[in-house]
This record gives sequence, structure tokens and C-alpha cells, in this order.
Amino acid sequence: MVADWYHHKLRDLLHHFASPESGGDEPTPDNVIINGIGQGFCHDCNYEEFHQSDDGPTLYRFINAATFGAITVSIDDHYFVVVEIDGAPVHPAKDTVHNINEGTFHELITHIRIDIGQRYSALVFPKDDRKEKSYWMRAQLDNSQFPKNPKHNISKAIVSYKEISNPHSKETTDHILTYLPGDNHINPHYGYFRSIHKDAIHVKDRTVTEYIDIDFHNDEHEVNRPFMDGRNCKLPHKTNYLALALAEYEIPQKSCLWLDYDDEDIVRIVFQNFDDDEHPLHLHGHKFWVLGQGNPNSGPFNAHDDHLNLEHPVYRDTVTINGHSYLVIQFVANNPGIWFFHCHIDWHMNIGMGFIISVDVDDVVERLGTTEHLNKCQWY
Ligand SMILES: [Cu+2]
Repeated sequence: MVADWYHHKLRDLLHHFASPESGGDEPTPDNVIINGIGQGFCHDCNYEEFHQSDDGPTLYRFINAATFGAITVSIDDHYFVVVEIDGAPVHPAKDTVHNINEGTFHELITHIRIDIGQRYSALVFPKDDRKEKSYWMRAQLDNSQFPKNPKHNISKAIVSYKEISNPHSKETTDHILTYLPGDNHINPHYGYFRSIHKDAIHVKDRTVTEYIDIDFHNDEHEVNRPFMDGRNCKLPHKTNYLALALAEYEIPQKSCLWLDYDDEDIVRIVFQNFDDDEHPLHLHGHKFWVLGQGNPNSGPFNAHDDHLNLEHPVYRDTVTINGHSYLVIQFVANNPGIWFFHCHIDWHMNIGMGFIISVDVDDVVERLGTTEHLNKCQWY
């Protein structure tokens, strides 16, 4: 598990961030950690250790649990074959299997950029000329999204065959090995990851299309806040959304964008990001197909653009929308309940960057009847 790290309490940082004095600049992390261990503020530093099999590939599951930082992971002189994304299996990257069988290593992935909340499983293979007993795993924060540079933006762990020893490996920068910068490789123009979800046929149909604009501007107290379709979502702190709905509270409906669907509706959402920064968007209770993802600064989605991936889109629950760009997703609303769709940057979520997907709630109300047991859960 990789994450960013702050040396100050979240409560204090958030208090400053959600005030006019911050000018909308999020707190920059101080460090990055792998399974809770990082370097940068130590003399005799500790390292997390992983054992790599000598008999074949080792499966690693990577999770980015950061507050603010997208993190790129790599292992020196090793490459990744991605087999799962956000809990959904995928076909390996284009040409990977062919290359393994052929014993060549073109087009292979050596770095995975993981945005906040995203998960990847990858088979890790050594290059065929392995000489060392141990190698560095590296986790590096993407500084481009931060208001200032972090004090320390890279930490390492040790990947060893047999016994742990201090690695002397260098970062893999071999020109025949390609770099996986992020979700852009799920774009149909790249075709890296192919969903193998059996219901992908649904991407050809749709019941409803929503257009949601994302923007940041100052509220009436001069605090810079996110707005989704013009709504800043104030979360209830003392109960959960389902309890609110069952109790017929109107608070979240008034504050948040609230989209109601019937069971089995097929929903396409076109997000347009008018903000400079990227945002990792995460939906609870469902996964979605990523039909289109514009590059940074590619502008609004052109409805006449036929560059959507309707053949083999990746199926996941967290995806990045780039700065001044667009994102097109589609999902089947088949999990009745009230679900949060939010930016996974904790700073943004805490100042209202999210909205509600409500699926067949009348049916849930009828079946549950009472809210009393739900009130035991103090958070959604
Ligand atoms: Cu955000």
C-alpha cells in the first residue's frame, strides 16, 4: 500500500485549507510511504521488504491510499503484467503475452501511475538478465499536482530473491521499456487494458445521459470550493445518506447534486472539468466502463466525437479526469441504495466535491421499513 504522509494533523491542515487564507492551495504532503514505511527524515532508515519468487512471477497488489498524491511505482529491472484493476480482471496489456512468449520485452510496463483510491494487481517478472539478489521498489509522488514541491517525494522498499540484502540496482530507464503514465492508456487510441467483464455489451445501450461540469470558485465566505453541476455538496456528519432518505430528510437533496435512477437503468455521464487540476473520481456501490478520457487541456468533450471506446473499455470504480478536459463513463444502476460519487482527493471531498447517485430507493425504503438500525452507522 502506497500513500502520502503529512507531519501535521489533518484537522489543523483542513481548518486552514477550508479558509479564505489558503487561497484554494491544498496542503502539500511531506513524504511518501510503502506499507507505512518511508525514508527522507531518517539517518539509519528502515525499508519494507518483499520476497520475489525464483520460480516464476510474483503477484503484487498495489493500492494508493493517499490523501492527495498520485504515486508511480516501479521495481528496478522488473516489469509488470497488469491483470486486475479496481477489483475487475483485465486482459494483459497489448502485446505483453506475445512478448513474453517470444522472449522479447518491447512495450512492457515498468512503471504504474496509481491515482488516489485506485488498485492494480500485477504479475512481476524480472528481466531475463537478472544479476542482483535484491532490487529497489520505488514509489514516487507526482509533484505536478501540488501547490509546492514536497520535502521528500520518493521512498523505496527492498525486493529480494531468497535472502534480503541491500540493493545496488538502478532505476529502469532502458529505452525499450515503456512508461505507463496513467489512465490515458485505457484510451481506445492506446488500447492497453481490455475489460473482460461479461456485461460490456451494455456500453452499446443507454437509458440516460448526464452532463456534469466541474469547477472551483469562491463561495460567499471567499472560500475556494468545488462545484459539480453548480452544486457544492455539504455532507451530513452525524448519519448516513440512506438513513436520511428513509427519514425523508431534505438536507442532502438541497445541498448536493442528486441523481435518481431506477433499477437496471444504463447511465452515461459526461464530465467536463473546467479546473486546472486532475481529479480521481470514485463511485461507491458500482463499477463503470471508461468510454473516453481526454488528455490534459484537451478541452470539452465534442458530442460528435466518435473516439469513444465502445468495444473493450476498462471496467473500474476510480478514474482520473484531467485538468481542462473531459471524461465519459457508463454504468448499469443495479445496486439499490444511495451512493456517493466523489473526488478521492480528501481535501476536495472534505470541502464538498461529490454528488449522489440514488438507485431504486423507494424499493429499499419499502424493504427496510425503519431507519433505527441504520443510525448506528455514524458515517455513510
Ligand atoms: Cu479533486
